[in-house]
Amino acid sequence: MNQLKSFPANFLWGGATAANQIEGGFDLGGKGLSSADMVAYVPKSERGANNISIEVDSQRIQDILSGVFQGRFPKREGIDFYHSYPQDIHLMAEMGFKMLRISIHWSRIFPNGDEKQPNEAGLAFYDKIFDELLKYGIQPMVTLCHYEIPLGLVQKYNGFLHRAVVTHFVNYAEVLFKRYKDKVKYWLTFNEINMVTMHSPYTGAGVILDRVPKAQRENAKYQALHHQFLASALATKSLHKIIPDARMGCMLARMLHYGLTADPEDQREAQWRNQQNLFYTDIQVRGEYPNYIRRYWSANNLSLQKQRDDDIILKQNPVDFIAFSYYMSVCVTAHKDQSKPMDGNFIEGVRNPYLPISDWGWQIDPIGLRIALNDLYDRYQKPLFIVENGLGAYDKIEKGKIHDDYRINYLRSHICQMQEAVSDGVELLGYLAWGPIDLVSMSTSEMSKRYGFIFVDIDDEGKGSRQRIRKDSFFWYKKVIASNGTDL
Ligand code: BGP
Repeated sequence: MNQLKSFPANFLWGGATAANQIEGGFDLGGKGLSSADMVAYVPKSERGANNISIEVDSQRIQDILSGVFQGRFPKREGIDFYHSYPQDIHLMAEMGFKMLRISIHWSRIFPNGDEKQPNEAGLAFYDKIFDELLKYGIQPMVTLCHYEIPLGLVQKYNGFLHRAVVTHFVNYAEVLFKRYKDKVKYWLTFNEINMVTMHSPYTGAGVILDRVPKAQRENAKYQALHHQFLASALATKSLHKIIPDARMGCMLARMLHYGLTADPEDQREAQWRNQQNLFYTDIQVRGEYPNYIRRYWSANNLSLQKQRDDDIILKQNPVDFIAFSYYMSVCVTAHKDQSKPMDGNFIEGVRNPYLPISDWGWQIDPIGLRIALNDLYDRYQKPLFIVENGLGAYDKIEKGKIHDDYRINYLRSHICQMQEAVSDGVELLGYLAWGPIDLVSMSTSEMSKRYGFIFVDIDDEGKGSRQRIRKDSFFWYKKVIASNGTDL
């Protein structure tokens, strides 16, 4: 049982980022406004119980657009990768990256989302990024839509709730495939598509729920999601036509759920929560809606408006590989009043007594990664790709250095379990650490929730020199990559 296999020789080590968390330059090069540009920073003391800073509703958008709302918008500033990409990519090359995952700002290419012609300056910007990466032998992986959508599509259509947005998305995807066909072979459609039913205004769905009558909101989430599934399947079809040797992945925030006790009620609760999580990959990989979700819909009077060919489109165009993020596991019980709630933002659950938590209450569970990899592979028998994993933590500079052994420990323990899963026979294409360079946090818009191997001197208020500093983890990860995961 102890025999460990090595990682495949062509294993893709690297890191992952998102446009709205790194680029800045939100109004440069002809870019239009995106939903992410509406996200203001809210100090911790003013955040709600779930510790999320992203409150986007129609009133807030109105106030922002008319200049009434005065706030800071860190996602408009990012870490200024728009200008600093040559130095930043150089540092990633120094670590020996084989791959960097970026996302394209849809509103750089189609400023309002529905123009007839793309914006050449936006396309040229990503050409420069890809050329810079390829110069060092770093392969790009591209997410078409990472937690944002052109604001024009939100205002005009209420995002993916309207079927017209499917056509605009596929058109956008095809423009990218044709332009970058010689440069990009790994693509993802929607980042963490499963977050849509939790926080739909902030994800790629771009649906502002307060525009929908209360009684129809739950249904609206699934309708918008159906349109995203179609958009994803049609983009996959186009990719295979335009770049036959490219691969398309779906992208799931894998939330592994455990039952708190051996009580079958707790185990059943965990099973249902796992199904609710895997429902997305079930559709994108198997090409059809699973029965358990149909039962849930009929019990809750939910239904989808579909067109005749929709089911065929989903069935005929599954993804080529399954990409997922993994940060934590979640523990649940059928007897909620008897246990302590989990204090992490985002996810509803209870404290797992066996696991430590991060500074943001996320339950740290490396063995859960091995379980998640085995489960996904058993279920789908398709190649897997870890496209996000990492520890958000506070870093301290001491005499110009950052000794982030806590981050190294987190990553090391997860990579060890990943190797166990590879030894179990899981087909794994690569590992991309989230935020290899510090970036703006998605959920809290803080800079102080840091994931990077490279420190960026910017604080939560946007102040700082923007200087880049190599942390201890930088040198550690360099060694890991150089040894293909043997020197941990
Ligand atoms: C994922 C997102 C990323 C990201 C990461 C860490 O859900 O795909 O965009 O930021 O989580 O989350 P946070 O920044 O909230 O710590």
